[in-house]
Amino acid sequence: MRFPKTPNYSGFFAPSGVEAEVSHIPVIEGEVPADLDGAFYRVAPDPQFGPLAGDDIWFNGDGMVTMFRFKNGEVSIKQRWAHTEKFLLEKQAGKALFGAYRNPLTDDESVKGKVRGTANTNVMVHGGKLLALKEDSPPVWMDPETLETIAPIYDFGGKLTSETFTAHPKIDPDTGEMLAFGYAAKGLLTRDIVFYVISPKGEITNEVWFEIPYYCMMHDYGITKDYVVFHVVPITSNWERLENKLPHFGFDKNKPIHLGVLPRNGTADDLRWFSAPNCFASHVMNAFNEGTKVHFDTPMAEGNMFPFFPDIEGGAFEPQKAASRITRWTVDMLGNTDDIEMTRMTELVGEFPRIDDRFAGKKYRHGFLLVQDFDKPVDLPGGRSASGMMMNTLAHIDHETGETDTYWVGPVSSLQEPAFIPRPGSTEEGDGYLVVIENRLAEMGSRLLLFDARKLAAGPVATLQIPFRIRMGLHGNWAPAEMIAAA
Ligand code: V55
Ligand code: FE
Repeated sequence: MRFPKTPNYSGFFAPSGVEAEVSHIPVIEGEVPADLDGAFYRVAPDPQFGPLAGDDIWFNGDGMVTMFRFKNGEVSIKQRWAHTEKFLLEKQAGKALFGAYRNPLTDDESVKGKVRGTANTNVMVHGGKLLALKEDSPPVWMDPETLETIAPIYDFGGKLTSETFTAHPKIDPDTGEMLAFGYAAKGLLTRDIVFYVISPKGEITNEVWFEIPYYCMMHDYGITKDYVVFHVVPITSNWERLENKLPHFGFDKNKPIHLGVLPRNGTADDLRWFSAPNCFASHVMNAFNEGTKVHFDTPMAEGNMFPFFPDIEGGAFEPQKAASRITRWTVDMLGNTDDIEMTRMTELVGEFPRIDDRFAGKKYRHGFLLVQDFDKPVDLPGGRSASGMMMNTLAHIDHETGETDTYWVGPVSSLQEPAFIPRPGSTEEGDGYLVVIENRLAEMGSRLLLFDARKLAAGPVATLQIPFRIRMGLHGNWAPAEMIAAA
């Protein structure tokens, strides 16, 4: 069960397999503010075993969770795999048993009916639990201090009846509730969605079930004070694809997009659907409502952004159509049109949008994202990374002034998604830091960078050396010390 020598398993994308505990990491430059007390959790796909089919996509690796614990101006690290049901069964077997991404028809007979989730997409603390998330399965409950897995399949005390749980739940900054959803909630490929409200203590207190116009990769969504907003995007699948062993998802350039807006205290009957012509959008920067007018900000591209989920009609991948720019989608719940008004917010090409999470669902000013600056040189033997995305710039967009503030990380590095850390004691939007992992692609190493969120061009306020390569990851979040200790 060796790892294949394919691009998904080579170079900076080589599996890491590093489980680690490091008591402090060197600060190369600058200083870590002594009053930062908390942890930055993040997760990356990192396969435990070589794939059954000879190759696999990055999205299918086992979730490796990293905790960067900040205290007294020092940073320690813990890194552990999330012990999903899949991880434990394969560990016991000493080899891969689960096959291709989201295709149980490719699995070993011995694991039929088992949960296929990899917990590789997002990690966050809520209700004293560290939840490691993958959108095709229930959360994995981990200990926020030790990163030990407490429950490989966490079902909220039996209340989670959905088969799935999004990797992009939101925390309402006013109520402390977690607002989440599941898609394919009644089984693989189903059009069933469930929206969940989860109390600050972690109890499911409300759920709303509904169906979407067509099955799709509903990877993220938006919350506002009064609504939740679901975008149906043309990354679709069906049983025929799975039987033919095609990649689970494919891009259908003939389908429109749909935007479903549900009043937070409403029922499925109150859901209103809007639509627009074919395009690509996955992550959501933020959403908010002004009365019945709902705004939804997303990095939107004209065409498919994922070469590994190819055009369903066999069309070639078109890199120039994969360029995404933050675009504001606006609809009015009482308006007389079902169309979506679209306004481009910036010319920067980027993805991995973040905000000051204290302003989730609210009218906001500051947006952050990773940008591909094509004008900057790349000085690597392999050129741009295996995913085709060379995120070389960290950017701040001021929605109020339209100004941008950027930091280019140089010709031999790329960046992972930032997370916002509020400055202790502050309440003003954007007053805080961005924490980012730098991929040192040439030397196969990693650094941790800390920026003043509103002074990116000035460069990091602290640069720390991570003593091992951190694999390219997805999402993560900051948790202050009091949230970690509440476990
Ligand atoms: C994404 C990532 C996933 C996934 C589905 O858009 C969508 C990102 C890391 O896994 O399963
Ligand atoms: Fe995501």
